[in-house]
Amino acid sequence: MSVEVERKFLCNADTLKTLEEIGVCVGQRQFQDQYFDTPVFDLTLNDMWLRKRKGCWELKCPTTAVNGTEETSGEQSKAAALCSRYKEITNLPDIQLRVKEVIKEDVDSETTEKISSQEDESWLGIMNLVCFAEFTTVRRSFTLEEEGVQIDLDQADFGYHVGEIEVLIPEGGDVQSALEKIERTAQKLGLTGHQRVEGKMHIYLKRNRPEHYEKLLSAHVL
Ligand code: V4E
Repeated sequence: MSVEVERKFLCNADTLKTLEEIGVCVGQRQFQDQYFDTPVFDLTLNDMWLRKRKGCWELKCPTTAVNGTEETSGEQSKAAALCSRYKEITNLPDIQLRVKEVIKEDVDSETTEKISSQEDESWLGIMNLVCFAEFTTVRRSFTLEEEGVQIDLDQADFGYHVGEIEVLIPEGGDVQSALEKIERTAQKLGLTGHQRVEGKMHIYLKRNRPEHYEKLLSAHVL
């Protein structure tokens, strides 16, 4: 299991020029994401994001405090506030277990065993999960080799562009060092904003799922 530490940013022409000068472009790809939740938003109200991308299931969950998360100065905590950290689970039986713990639906253990061994998608129906968001992203990826960070420029099919600087670390790994790499990269790119930048999902829900969006805002998930 890994933890993704990332900072989103708005990429203007100057940022793009700098990125093309100092980064190495490692390719462009396109993928479709489908996100799932129960009709009463049990997962996302717990800041858990279940999605299918390129035929693979992924669950992003909040991380619990681990070593190295304590920022030691005001500047560091300001930089950390611009970043998000999520645990990424990609093993399907682990995803199903985690989802089962959170949803209010009563799924007995016999059923869980059955769904863990099934390759089909009947587990979605058993857990009352429905698709609430579906969109395609074109992503250009760069690396900044001296920092060990990846920088993605995403263009979603609903007309939103966003960049992200990201570092993947093992669970329990050095979050502080990941935050420092992200901060140094942001400085090299000349990023000056001090406000968190909205992700693709934020904009998607605001435009397409206002009831869901309002619930997540009220619960301080977005
Ligand atoms: C964690 C999360 C969501 C799931 C999608 O995460 P995100 O990193 O925005 O998508 P993407 O396509 O870049 O995934 P990757 O390819 O990097 O794995 S949707 C909303 N959240 C929560 C969230 C938040 N509260 N604030 C910010 C800045 N980002 C995400």
